Amino acid sequence: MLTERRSWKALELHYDSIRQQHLRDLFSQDPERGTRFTAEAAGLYLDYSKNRITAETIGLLIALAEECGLRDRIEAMFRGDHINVTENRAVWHTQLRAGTNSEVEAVLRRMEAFAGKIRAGGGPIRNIVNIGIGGSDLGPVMAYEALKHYSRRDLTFRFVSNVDGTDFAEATLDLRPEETLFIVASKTFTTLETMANAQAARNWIVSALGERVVADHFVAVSTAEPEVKKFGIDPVNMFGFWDWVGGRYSMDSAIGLSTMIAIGPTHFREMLAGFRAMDEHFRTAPFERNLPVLMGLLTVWYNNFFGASTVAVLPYDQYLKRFPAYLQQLTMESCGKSVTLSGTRVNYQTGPIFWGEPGTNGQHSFYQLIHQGTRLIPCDFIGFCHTLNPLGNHQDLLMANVFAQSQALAFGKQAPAAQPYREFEGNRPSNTILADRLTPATLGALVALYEHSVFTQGAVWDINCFDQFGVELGKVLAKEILPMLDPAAARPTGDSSTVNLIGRYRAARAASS
Ligand code: G6Q
Repeated sequence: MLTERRSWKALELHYDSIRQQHLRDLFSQDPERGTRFTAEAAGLYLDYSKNRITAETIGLLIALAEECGLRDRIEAMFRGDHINVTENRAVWHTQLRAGTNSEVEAVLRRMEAFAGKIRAGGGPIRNIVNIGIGGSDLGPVMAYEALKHYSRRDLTFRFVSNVDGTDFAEATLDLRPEETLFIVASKTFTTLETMANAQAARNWIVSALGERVVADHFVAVSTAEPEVKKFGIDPVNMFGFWDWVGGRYSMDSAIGLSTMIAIGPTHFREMLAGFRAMDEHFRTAPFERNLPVLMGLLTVWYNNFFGASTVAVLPYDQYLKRFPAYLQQLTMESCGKSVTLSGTRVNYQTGPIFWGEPGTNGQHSFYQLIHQGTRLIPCDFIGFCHTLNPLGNHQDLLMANVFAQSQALAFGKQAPAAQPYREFEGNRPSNTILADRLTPATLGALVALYEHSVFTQGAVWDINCFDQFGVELGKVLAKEILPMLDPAAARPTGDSSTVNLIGRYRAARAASS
């Protein structure tokens, strides 16, 4: 068990010696600290000096990673071993961008031809609606928003995920069916929400244009050809991927078709190159200079030794507004586990809660709690030296706030004794990730950074970061409950709370029908 490991015990002892030390003192003892605790790769500069660590901490955390076999696990992932043991699958998203896999390349070429045709114009399609959910939505929508600057402004992109009819209705409200292409993105092609929305899209097209043209308005992205056929989409209009691509690790597979149509094949390839650069770094750089390893180990440090239960991700770039939501799935679906790879229950905390909003907006809402609340919340600040939209001195204003926030959190400010409410105790840790500008390559590197940070955490916690059985039960129960919602059905069964709620819902529906 993890907590029995030598390096874990050494970290426990070390924690006792460091928990009282203030970042103010750590900085004054070591004037080089702000340059010493930094690392750089794939266009991302990481300053992790404002963490509650010393060189000894890093040494011990790396010893922990070694003892947990991180090195071998990285190799196993890149080799394509079936490290997703519960589903007996490889975890091979790195192949999507390695540039060496002929099947991946063949799909990319087909995507390029398709995206090229739409982008060339001449045809009727002006609107692209991606229908998918979870991993088949969050990546595409995040990437579209993040790379909007590079996108075709004469094309309209929409993303429908929720089974709430409002999502479909609002997304299509102002679109003309004859100009609209639906990308039905679903690895399994059986997901309830996606199938319901795809059916709604089919009806929407058919009622406006007739059955005959359906094929011109639908493409599928999936691993499940028979299901795609069953739905009525010709496999020639299907872009495939493989069972070794997990949903939340799929934005750079054919699931990224909407991204490619938006930003074009060249930018899409640049994004893949950014992913690849971070992959190579993760695989080859010594752990003490390895960005994902360092960030993953720091997450473990706060989660398991300081008892921090969340991590705030704070991008100072409006284009990254959906990045925290994307990361929530990546981190929490991956690390929200409580049994080890060998099936025993853990006796330590696993994945923390990831959350966040773009700066500076968050500063005017929840930062108060980070600065003066009772909880320790490690923060990841993400900033860029150049903006994509120069406007007066806005970029300096924005970045002055990034630097000011991490400084305020780390060093705090003493208040007069009579005004304790003005006290900033400081000693609140953060990472700062600084990049030149938000390009497709930077985005690829940033996503891969967090993917591999998650991998590092999972290796330490000895959990399977690649399954998601925790989402199953709710799906099963929803299927059972659905027929009970019919006012004409027999009295619902189950626990008294659920039966009562269903009863009220049925009564309200019956009264209005
Ligand atoms: C991601 C999860 C999950 C999945 C969705 C959609 O890792 O597996 O979020 O992406 O449930 O699944 P389909 O792509 O099969 O519709």
